[in-house]
Amino acid sequence: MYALVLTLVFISHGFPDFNRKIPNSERVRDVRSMDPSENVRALGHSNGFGGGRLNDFGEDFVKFGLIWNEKICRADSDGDGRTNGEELGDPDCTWTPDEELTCADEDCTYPLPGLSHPGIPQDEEDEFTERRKRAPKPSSSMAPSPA
Ligand SMILES: [Ca+2]
Repeated sequence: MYALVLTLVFISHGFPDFNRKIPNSERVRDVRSMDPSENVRALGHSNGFGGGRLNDFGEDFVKFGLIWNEKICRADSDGDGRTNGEELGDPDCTWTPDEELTCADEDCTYPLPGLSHPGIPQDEEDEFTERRKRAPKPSSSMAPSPA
């Protein structure tokens, strides 16, 4: 019953405490955002801001017990050939939820190079990145002129 309640909370809100149970969860770049410094807030959800439908990683996280363990670490939830552990900087599956983060708190809020989203296949991540690069930049003529 307790697991069911937790699952429902996770599905409906993207419970922020789950971020502390997944390595580097707050340092994965949100490839769907037009802002290159934006990071994902809810790795387990199709909507990176949380809430709503779970993505494949979120479904696996629930299936494997709502905690980072060998099973969720070794799984390749998005099927792109990299394990969830490899995508989140724990390739040997040694990270534990009690482990202290190795970065200063302010550094943890920025995306880290080398990490990727375990719920979005790499080819889709690359496609989002290319779309962002091709998007028109804000026009400088729209900027206010100096007084
Ligand atoms: Ca993967």
